[in-house]
Amino acid sequence: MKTLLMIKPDIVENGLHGEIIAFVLRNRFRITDLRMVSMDKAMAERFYEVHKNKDFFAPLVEYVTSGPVVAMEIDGENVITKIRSLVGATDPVEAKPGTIRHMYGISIRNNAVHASDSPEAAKKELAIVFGDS
Ligand code: FUP
Repeated sequence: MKTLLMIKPDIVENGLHGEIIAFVLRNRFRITDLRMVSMDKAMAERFYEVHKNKDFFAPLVEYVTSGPVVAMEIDGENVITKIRSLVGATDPVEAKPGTIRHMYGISIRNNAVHASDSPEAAKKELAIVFGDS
C-alpha cells in the first residue's frame, strides 16, 4: 500500500522540510519517491476537489500554490492510517504532542503537511503529484 505525504509551502519556505523528512525516516517509514513540485491552480483544484464547495477552498488553493511543496510517496502495510497518526489532527491546536502538526502546524490552514486519507485518495493524489515521472 502507498500513500502521499506532502509538506506544504510555508514549511518549505522556512527551510523546515528536511526536519520533517528526517522525522518520517526516523519513524521507520519507507520513502519510495520524493519530489519538489510547484503546483499550479489547476493541479491544486484537482487535488482538493472534494472540498470545492467549502468556503475555505479558494484560500486553500491559493496557499498550496504559493510556493513549492515537497511530496513523498511512502510504502508500507497500513501506511495510510500510520502516516495519518504521525501527522495528527487537521487543526494543530488539537494535534497531539509528538505529531507533525503539533510540532510544525500554525493554523488549520497552515497545518504543515497533507496526508492521503484513503486508498482512493492516495491513488488520485500520487497520480497528480508524481503522474508524469
Ligand atoms: P486533513 O485530511 O486532516 O488534511 O483535513 P481535511 O481533509 O478536513 O482538510 C484538508 C485541508 O483543508 C486542511 F489540511 C486545511 C484545509 N482546511 C481549512 O483551511 N479550513 C478548515 O476549516 C478545514 C480544512
